[in-house]
Amino acid sequence: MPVKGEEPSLQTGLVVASHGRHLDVLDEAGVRHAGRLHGRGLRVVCGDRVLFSYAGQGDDQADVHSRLPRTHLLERLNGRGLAEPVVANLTQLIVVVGPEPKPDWDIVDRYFAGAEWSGLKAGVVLNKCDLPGAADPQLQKEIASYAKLGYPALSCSTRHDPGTAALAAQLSGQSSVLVGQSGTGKSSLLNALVPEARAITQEISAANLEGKHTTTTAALHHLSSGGCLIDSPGVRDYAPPLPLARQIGEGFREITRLAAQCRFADCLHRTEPACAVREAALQGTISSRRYGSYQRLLDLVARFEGPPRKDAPRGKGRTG
Ligand SMILES: Nc1nc2c(ncn2[C@@H]2O[C@H](COP(=O)(O)OP(=O)(O)O)[C@@H](O)[C@H]2O)c(=O)[nH]1
Ligand SMILES: [Mg+2]
Ligand SMILES: [Zn+2]
Repeated sequence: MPVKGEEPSLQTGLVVASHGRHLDVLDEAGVRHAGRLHGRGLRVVCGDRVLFSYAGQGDDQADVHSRLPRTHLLERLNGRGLAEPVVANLTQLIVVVGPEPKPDWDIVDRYFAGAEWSGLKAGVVLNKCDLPGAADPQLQKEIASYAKLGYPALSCSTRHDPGTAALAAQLSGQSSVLVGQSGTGKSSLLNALVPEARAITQEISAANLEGKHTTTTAALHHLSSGGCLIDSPGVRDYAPPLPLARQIGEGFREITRLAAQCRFADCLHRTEPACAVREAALQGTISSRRYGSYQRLLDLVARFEGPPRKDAPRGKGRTG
């Protein structure tokens, strides 16, 4: 027990799970401790590095005193339109889709746009490619469209060939998070890659083919190949904090590439004359579906009054 008035000795730890004021902290020796936040206003998420002390002698509960600076923060807009931290210190975002549940490509595009705006690597994984639905030409075309943009686009199955080797290679040495709709197999992929994780998986209800939420909080696991992998709860919807309207296009590589060819330097690629982006979408040289995702993000920005700020209420939007 620290003597009254004496500073407790602080250690560095890594938050591997957090649920409200309670969290799990890994110390530098790799030992896991249940912990709690010590200090008002302190907020940490999975992936954060923190300073902690032991609550008392013979008590290995960690009292977390402060958070160390973050290199990256994945955020989402919550139901009240506020930016909410999700996971810290990532280097890579992996969006998992499957033939079921039916992919919501807007969600995928929003994850990719958020990654572009915040300088994070991103890739997409088509899981469950053992299912016949994975061969659907439309699904294959969408996956190929991400590869064409230069994003890693992998096929996996946790049950049959080709297995998860391609994903394992993509994750090696990176700090990655698996994100996407519920039921696409994120926890199953984690289990396949980190067998000791034993994340809870569940059977998709055959009646509605809709995944139920089982993963309720993000959890971090170290990979034997180096780096770490975070499993996250599935989302019904997702939007990252939004930049200004004229910066939305920077979340879409094909729009960034074409924007210089638009007649107006401040073209929003809506109805402006001589817009190279709209023309390309009409011609089919870029994906008109992703162009639609771009327009819906612009609509979302337009709904907010005043200059959008990262910390300002944004009204009701599609949120995760
Ligand atoms: N056919 C098939 N089913 C899978 C595969 N991976 C996961 N599933 C199933 O998909 C359902 C949802 O998996 P889960 O890992 O909980 O998804 P999560 O919500 O994204 O974490 C479970 O019934 C899994 O058994 C796969 O590669 N092929
Ligand atoms: Mg899960
Ligand atoms: Zn334009």
